[in-house]
Amino acid sequence: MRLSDDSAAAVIARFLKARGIDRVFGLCGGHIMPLWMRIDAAGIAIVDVRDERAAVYMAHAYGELTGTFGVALVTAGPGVTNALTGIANAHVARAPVLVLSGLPPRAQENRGALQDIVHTELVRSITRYARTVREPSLVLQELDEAVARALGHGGEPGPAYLDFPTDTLRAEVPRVLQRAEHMRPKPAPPLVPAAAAIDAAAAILWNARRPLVISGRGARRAGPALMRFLDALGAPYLDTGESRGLVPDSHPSVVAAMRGTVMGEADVVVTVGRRLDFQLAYGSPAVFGDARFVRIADTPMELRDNRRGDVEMLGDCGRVLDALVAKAAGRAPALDCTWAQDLRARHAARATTLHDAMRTAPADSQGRIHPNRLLAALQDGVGADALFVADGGDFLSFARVGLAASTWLDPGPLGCIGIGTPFGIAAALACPGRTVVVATGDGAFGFNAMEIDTAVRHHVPVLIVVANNGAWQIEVHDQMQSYGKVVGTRLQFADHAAMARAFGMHAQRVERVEDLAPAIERALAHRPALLDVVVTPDAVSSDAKTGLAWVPDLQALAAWDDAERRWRGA
Ligand SMILES: Cc1ncc(C[n+]2csc(CCOP(=O)(O)OP(=O)(O)O)c2C)c(N)n1
Ligand SMILES: [Mg+2]
Repeated sequence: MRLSDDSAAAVIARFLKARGIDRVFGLCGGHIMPLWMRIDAAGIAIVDVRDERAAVYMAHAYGELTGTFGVALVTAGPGVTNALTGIANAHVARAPVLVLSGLPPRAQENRGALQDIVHTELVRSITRYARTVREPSLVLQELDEAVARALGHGGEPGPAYLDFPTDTLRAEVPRVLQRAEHMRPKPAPPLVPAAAAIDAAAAILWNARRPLVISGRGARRAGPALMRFLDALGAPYLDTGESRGLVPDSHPSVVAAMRGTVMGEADVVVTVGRRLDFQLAYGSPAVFGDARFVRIADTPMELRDNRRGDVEMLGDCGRVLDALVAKAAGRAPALDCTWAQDLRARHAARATTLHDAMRTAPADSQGRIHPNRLLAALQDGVGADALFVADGGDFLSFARVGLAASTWLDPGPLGCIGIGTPFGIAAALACPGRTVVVATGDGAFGFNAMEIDTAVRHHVPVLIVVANNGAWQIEVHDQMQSYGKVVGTRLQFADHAAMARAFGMHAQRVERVEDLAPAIERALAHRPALLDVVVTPDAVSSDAKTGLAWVPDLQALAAWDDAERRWRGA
């Protein structure tokens, strides 16, 4: 069948091309076939995956790393339900993703047609926009709006969803309604905070003795401005997974290893594009004491969640930070330099201790490698500029503490384990030339393990490293500690390397520490590649120790939960 150049499917494909989309992630089906074929005809690459959930994960990572939005194309019915977890993850992570799907032709709707369910109702609570487009002449207008919503123009970024009946995709869009105003890309509307707010914030910050800066998602495009701000203010700085790599470890403000201490000691806390969520103790006075808050964000959710700021600045983060530095005009901050330098020195000492301990971490009584030893070998094998995707339970925790990365992706605040391989594939496609490594637990790997097939078919140079401890180990630790019994959390020490080889991937199982470095070197030279590394289940990660898996009542971590109880009781 040849569809006309004015078919809705052709118009949608032209729109995607006009918006700079060079790649779409999807899984085919009859309901979306017209669009699938026209996307291909428009010269947009299609990465055909093995499960729609993986397509959305890939679109999510691709959008974040390319700085635009990612596109997932999934078929009607189970295509959309499979995609739901990916959409939910992008929703919580505020990642710009456009999900497109199909519906039965209009004349068959609600008559028991194949794959006929109401998708928009399913996705409504986890999308910024969810519409069915039945009228061909409205296709472009709806796409324009959906993309604006996904990018967070005038609101919060996140997933946007559109579906089209198959006959709508085949129908013609009148030329006069294919308007350039809807087709062309739009810059983000500039968000400029009020001058009075800048004045007030600069006064608070430059008079603070112990300021602390914490960044998140909203700071991602503001790395250089953030560094200028830190240089001017001299404040200690905490990273979070959302913005990891923005400020290099060598920067004197970085005090990551002193996280708990600095959170308790700061007198002013500046959040830059960061929610005060469970990872930051909800900003509770139980943990942050009497600290005042100054909040900077380009979206409302990162501006005033849980704690109101003395000053709240809704604006482009880079612009706000530069305005603050300009306002201070070289004035020396009231910073307690001894405090800041002491934190930095203690951070450096801890980091050195960890670095050394990781390289000598002993194997268990059966000779199984310590996860930290694996991570050290990986870091040494790929260098500091690698892009890391970390996934799993205990292993994610070890990786978060132990790995340095200039770009970092992880399951995010939804705790969405299983993203590893899809994120890694998308990252390697988005960042050609960079070394992309997926460091994943064996349990987490299993969710989307089939995507190794996608990596091989599309020649994606990703390295997947499975830390195989034969268990959902962080849950095992929790069960043993809280209940004294292991129930349904042990896996096998399955041979993931054999599985990868079955799909034509270079793969090796590694059981001895001395084989790690050569195996990593070989794998890097033969990407896509997988290493199945048998690690000890006996190693207890910091997340297991701090009670994250146990889910305390008031706070995410046991120590914060105790502090919150004491504070509320007082
Ligand atoms: C989709 C999903 N299912 C279950 C969980 C709960 N969970 C969190 S970590 C974890 C264990 C992960 O096991 P693995 O990847 O092997 O890492 P390990 O703890 O063994 O290092 C589980 C089941 C989750 N966060 N997300
Ligand atoms: Mg495991």
